[in-house]
Amino acid sequence: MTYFGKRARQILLSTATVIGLALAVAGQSGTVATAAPRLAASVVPAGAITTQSVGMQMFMWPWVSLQTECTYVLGPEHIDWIMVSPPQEDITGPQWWTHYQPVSYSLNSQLGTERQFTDMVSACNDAGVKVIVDAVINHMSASNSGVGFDNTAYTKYSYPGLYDSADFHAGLATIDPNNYCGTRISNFSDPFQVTHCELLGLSDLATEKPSVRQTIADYLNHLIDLGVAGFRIDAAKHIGLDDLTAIHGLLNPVNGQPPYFVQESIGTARYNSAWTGNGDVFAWDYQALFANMFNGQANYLISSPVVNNILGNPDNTVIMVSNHDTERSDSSHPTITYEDYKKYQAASEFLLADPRGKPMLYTGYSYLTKDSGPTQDSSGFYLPATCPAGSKAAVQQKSYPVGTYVCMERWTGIKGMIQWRHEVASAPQTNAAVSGKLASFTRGTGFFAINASQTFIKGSLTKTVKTGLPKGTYCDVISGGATAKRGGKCIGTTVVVDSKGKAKITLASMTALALDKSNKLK
Ligand code: LM2
Ligand code: CA
Repeated sequence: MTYFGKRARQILLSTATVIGLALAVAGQSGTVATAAPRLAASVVPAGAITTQSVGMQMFMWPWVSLQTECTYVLGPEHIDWIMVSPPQEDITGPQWWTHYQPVSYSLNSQLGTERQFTDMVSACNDAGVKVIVDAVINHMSASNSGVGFDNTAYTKYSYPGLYDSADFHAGLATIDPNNYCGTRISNFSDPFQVTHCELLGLSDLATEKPSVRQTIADYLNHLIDLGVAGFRIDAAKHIGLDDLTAIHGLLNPVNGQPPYFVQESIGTARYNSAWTGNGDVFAWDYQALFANMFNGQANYLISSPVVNNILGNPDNTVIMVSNHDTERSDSSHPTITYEDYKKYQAASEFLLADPRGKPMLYTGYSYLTKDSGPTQDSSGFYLPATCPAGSKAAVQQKSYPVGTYVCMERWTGIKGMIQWRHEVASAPQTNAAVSGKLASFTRGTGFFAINASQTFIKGSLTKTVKTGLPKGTYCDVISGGATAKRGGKCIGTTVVVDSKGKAKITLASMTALALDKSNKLK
């Protein structure tokens, strides 16, 4: 996407905002009878999500906080899309994972009300940020019975107004070939069990039934009506490709195209490729390998056949350092989290330089135990997100008070790298080199280098490397941000590139440096 397009769009949208405001004011003065959620759906920003786009998973961000974050931070720094946590009514409880146990498709949850959700989507769209919703549609609750967050009284296999037992695999007639089991998946290599038994005991929807598919599609279409651009399909592997493809076919278009899908198909590049007819897949193996890149295998940081083989087509692959699950995984699944301090920041900056897929950054909150959800008020709603105060928010912290949001979107280096990625656009990687733990490469008008060493080697590494850039003086966007020069000087590190395109750079362990044409001083 070009910035030109984005600016032009914002001017167009401001007209829509004015109309929206006029309607809201009319509502308050009593000329509109009900105070229903705003009906005027906002316009989804134009353009597809591509390898040039930057996405961020805003894990467990309450709608009220996301609304202002879109307007004041995510939009202005040109984040293209965000992935938000599941918005539907869920079971109650202090754990974050209650959101993965739906009890109805009402949009009132601990994350906020439908009205707050709608206002958030409008604000994000108006700021040029697409909203991708985490859609939990393979199952409903595991919990046997109770009252959901929005007061829906349910029992397992019976959710008023939506589903009864005949809509679940466990409730189908025994003669029905789809009634395979009413118990948990025990063998994850049996494809029939994977789609027909219960993931962790969660009531498994009979997604082969046309009526069930339509009920799910109605929920997703409602979200599209509110201005949502697409979906992360939770547990896609457990829905199965045929059923998910049928549901995809029932959805309303977004800007004339099918809504965006990124599917949790969890497999190798080969397995995942079958799903790309519906949209994108997560590069599951890459996430673990990513941890290793910062654990000694610096050669993986540049194009290598080993990595290319597991990645699949970049145009259909979402790459990530972490997500909410891997952040909480045990040592059997290597991952990099906010607790890894500078390594997390360096890895996230590197993700934005990597041409091998569509980057999705991850930002959550600091927690005491892996089950802990955000702090709730007396009605169960999450308190507004709190970022580290003032200049502290500009960098990755060594430790966060429990419950504080990590707020990666506010880091100077991330803002700089978002600008860098948009500038280099589709330019391929050239001049790729690894020297010890220092990896560097050129992409078009940009240069990136990282010291992936975990231990200080005499404080830092100094190397003369080929940048591939024209002779000149450049301002590093990681220490200086998206606009890294001011008053003829660099805000952060200054790097001189000689007439051969070479530069002497110094990098402390787990730090990176990035130069580009927009931040050339002279
Ligand atoms: C996902 N992707 O495909 C989500 O990313 C993942 O976070 C979800 O699991 C999973 N699929 C199901 O939607 C989370 C969480 C689980 C939690 C479930 C259901 O990681 O720990 O399971 O949501 O809330 C919880 C308990 C578990 C229990 C289960 C059923 O942690 O011990 O299993 O509920 O009662 C008996
Ligand atoms: Ca299933």
